[in-house]
Amino acid sequence: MKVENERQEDSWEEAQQVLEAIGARDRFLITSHVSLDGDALCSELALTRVLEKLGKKAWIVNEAQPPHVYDFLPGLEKVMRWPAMPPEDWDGVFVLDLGKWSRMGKLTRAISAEKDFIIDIDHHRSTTGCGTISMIDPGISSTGELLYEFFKYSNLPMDRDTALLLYVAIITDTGRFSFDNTTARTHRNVAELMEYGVDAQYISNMVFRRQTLAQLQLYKRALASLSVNSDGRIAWIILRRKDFEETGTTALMTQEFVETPRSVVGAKIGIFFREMEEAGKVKVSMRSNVELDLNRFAMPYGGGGHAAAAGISMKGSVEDALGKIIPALETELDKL
Ligand SMILES: [Mn+2]
Repeated sequence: MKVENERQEDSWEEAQQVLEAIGARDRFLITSHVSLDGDALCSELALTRVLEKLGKKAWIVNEAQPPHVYDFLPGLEKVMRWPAMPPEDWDGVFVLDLGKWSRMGKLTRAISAEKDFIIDIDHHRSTTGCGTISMIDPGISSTGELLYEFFKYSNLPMDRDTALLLYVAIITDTGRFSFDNTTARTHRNVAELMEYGVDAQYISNMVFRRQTLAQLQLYKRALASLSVNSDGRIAWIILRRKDFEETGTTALMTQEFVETPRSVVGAKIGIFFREMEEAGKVKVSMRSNVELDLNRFAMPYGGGGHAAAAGISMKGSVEDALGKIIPALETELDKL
């Protein structure tokens, strides 16, 4: 039988250190990264529930507002937004799902790596550990899944709401079990979470099947702009400042939009051109379905990212950006 990245240790040293730190301290500040996602937010809320059941105090502070789809999460009213800070001093800080220190944004002004006792819990491959103590597992789908294994290993008090939060962390970070971080281990952990009474259909309806009318009106404009080049290998959408102004929306609501041109059958590259708030600048977000390294492509323009997903901020109009990027990508595609 194939034994993959399942936790094997009888003695999980990092977990014991975290457990000891919780036992020795009483008041915790909890935070995560800017551009808050489901894993970050739900990990914060789940950990808070467990700490409170242990009789500890815990306060969540983030720089960003939680996206609207998470408005149903139990305990959400406890989440504070910078510059609001806890009413009391804390003696421990949890940084969850952070990736790297600078992703904490403005909270770095209130939290000090030198003075504070920092407990870093993360699954990012890029992380080097920025805590006084760290519990890091790059082989696991999400920080939420790592927290579940920690709670289980340490016999910490779980309940249905904690299970729900960890479930949301996992389904969002795995793209509903569709990204390559989804493993048999993930499904086994999720099966256990469901045994606490998690309602998968309800959660899916709340997280993935709700959009504001304004957001859909913006999407309608994006769809109306959908175009392909002469041979259909490149597809793109365009949104201008007036599209945001007239629908009362912001760029925060467009995170998934680039997936639409990318999904066109025959398209090798999907692109989203967006006029930025800063006048005379255009954001070019690109996704690749082929072996064209978009990070390498973006670098000469001062952009970057990953091989399959990269972005560039360009000076000039949308038409200037189209005139530069489309022919340059056609040339690159011809080389494949
Ligand atoms: Mn994550």
